[in-house]
Amino acid sequence: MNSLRTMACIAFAATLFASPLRAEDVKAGDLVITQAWSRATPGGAKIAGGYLTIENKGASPDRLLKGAADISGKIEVHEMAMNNGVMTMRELDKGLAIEPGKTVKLAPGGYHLMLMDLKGALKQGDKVPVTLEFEKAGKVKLSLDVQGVGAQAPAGGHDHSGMKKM
Ligand SMILES: [Cu+2]
Repeated sequence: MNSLRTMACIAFAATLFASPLRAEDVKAGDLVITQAWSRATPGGAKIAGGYLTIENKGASPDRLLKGAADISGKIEVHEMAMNNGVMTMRELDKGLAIEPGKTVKLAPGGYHLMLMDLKGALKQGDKVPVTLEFEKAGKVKLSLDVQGVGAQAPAGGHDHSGMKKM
């Protein structure tokens, strides 16, 4: 029994170090932001997605409203969802709520940041500085780690979907 438990511990510990490209954690008030990343853009692309995980350790809700970056005109908060079998996305004009005690993940196929009017291509390995704006936590600076074109996760993920996602 003991050795089984030891094995489980080792396996768990290994997952903690499995992402060499892991972004730094960013703390802003009650919020902790981790795993901020994006994807390389094909030539001429005018938009790019941004993904991150936001944890609210406080007692009151906050909202991710929008963002800004030197490389893009503006950053919107989008939601992607299936509507009658069609993948659509829309801007969350009131922002994305982050309830107290909850963790919200922005990821391909769901909520995401949309970098609009890109002025240049995102290249794998780049770190793109962005400023996010929260209702309560205010402006938060962080950088998106740019992964490969087809990446579905911050690092080591694999694409298991033929769907084109932003
Ligand atoms: Cu979008």
